[in-house]
Amino acid sequence: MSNNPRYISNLTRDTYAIILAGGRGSRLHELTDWRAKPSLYFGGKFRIIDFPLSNCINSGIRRIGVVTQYKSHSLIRHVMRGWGHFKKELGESVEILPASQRYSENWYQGTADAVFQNIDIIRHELPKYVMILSGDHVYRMDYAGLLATHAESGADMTVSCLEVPTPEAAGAFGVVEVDDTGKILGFEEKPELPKHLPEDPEMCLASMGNYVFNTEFLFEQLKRDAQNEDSDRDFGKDIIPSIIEDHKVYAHRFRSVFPNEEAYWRDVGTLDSFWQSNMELLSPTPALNLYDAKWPIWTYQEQLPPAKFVFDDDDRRGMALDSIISGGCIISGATVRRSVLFNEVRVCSYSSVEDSVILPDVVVLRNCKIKNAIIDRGCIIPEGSVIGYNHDHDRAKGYRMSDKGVVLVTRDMLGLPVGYE
Ligand code: ADQ
Ligand code: ADP
Repeated sequence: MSNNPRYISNLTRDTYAIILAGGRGSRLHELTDWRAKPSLYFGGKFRIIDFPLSNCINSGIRRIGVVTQYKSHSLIRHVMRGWGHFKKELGESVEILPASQRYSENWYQGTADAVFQNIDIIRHELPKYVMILSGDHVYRMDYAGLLATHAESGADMTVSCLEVPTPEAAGAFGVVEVDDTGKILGFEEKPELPKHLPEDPEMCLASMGNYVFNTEFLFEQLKRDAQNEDSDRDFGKDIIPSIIEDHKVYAHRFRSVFPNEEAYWRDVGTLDSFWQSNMELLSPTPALNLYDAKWPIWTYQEQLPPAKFVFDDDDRRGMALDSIISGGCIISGATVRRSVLFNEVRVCSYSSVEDSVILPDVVVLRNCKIKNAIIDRGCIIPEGSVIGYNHDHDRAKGYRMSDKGVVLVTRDMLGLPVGYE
């Protein structure tokens, strides 16, 4: 049944997607001081929120609400600029749903409360299914497959899951136990000792934080949970554990969008994983293919001139090797190796940038040496700076050192003023 495209399109058309984009991502430290994690930059020109949004569009889901709360300014600006062109008349919409105290005097308390406080907006759309998606992850997924699993099993709720090594899951993910049919028998939120798969003690089945609910069932559960004073109002902590015994809750196994391709899913939750997953894109054949026209990742595109690599006044060549260089960048008499440069980065003469992620609008002045670094948007790196070569020196400068020795530099650390748009 799920191979019938017509059937799939009815499922996606009957779905309203809610992207949860209110989380801080505290392990990203100063990188999420002023922006929510879903607003974080990724892969040269994207933000993390572009991945679930593009997955929705590519899967045929055209009604989407983005729930925002924590430091949402740059996120809202991005969604409005990049995703605001949908036509209500054609049944398409991307709406921003900020915490606006509509049902209580509280902000969104947890993920379930964030949906509960928007029940009337969802009801207005009359969807048969509500898909709840985490706004925090980088991956390509055909949500129609998740919907098909849900519809075929006759479930009340379906959790999208993937296999992860057991030690990685400990304390990090919701861990699921299933029977042969995929019915969920047990669910523990971030257990210290995760239950492994029966056939493989090294692996367990983790929740991706993506769920499908039958709409009325979801509303009933949210209303019930809202009456429970002991609840944290969270899907993982409260809703799922409370429904698995008496209701039909199934697991859907995440697969790649394309057959024979490795399934890629990253929780870019720490400075090291942010740096690493950007670096992985420099491989000639990365597991995440951003160049695949069959599953495009859309974003807000500024009109920018092409990147250029030029000689400086002293006839020094500007060049970049094994790197991703975005629009508006100018590399003048400088060398960039194994790095990801976002929009409008300038690297000036006698400077070198290696193994680094440089966010938009950064200026690296002359004679700088930068290695193993993440430079936040808008930083102006003073002439002669050395970053990433001596950890004590970097710490003394007030830069953040990650567990694996990646240096983070932000505008605040450089004492630069706010307001540079
Ligand atoms: P976590 O990722 O730890 O676990 P959480 O911090 O609640 O869960 O974030 C889930 C999503 O909701 C994120 O996209 C976040 O941005 C957003 N969010 C968080 N608080 C919010 C709020 N108050 N308002 C709006 N949005 C909010 C969850 C599940 C686990 C699962 C992992 C997978 O609980 O079971 O394994 O996701 O990463
Ligand atoms: P992004 O780079 O993700 O677009 P911005 O740099 O625009 O994010 O920051 C998001 C919001 O936070 C903006 O409203 C910006 O003015 C504000 N902001 C950024 N840095 C500071 C700061 N140091 N102090 C106060 N507000 C800040």
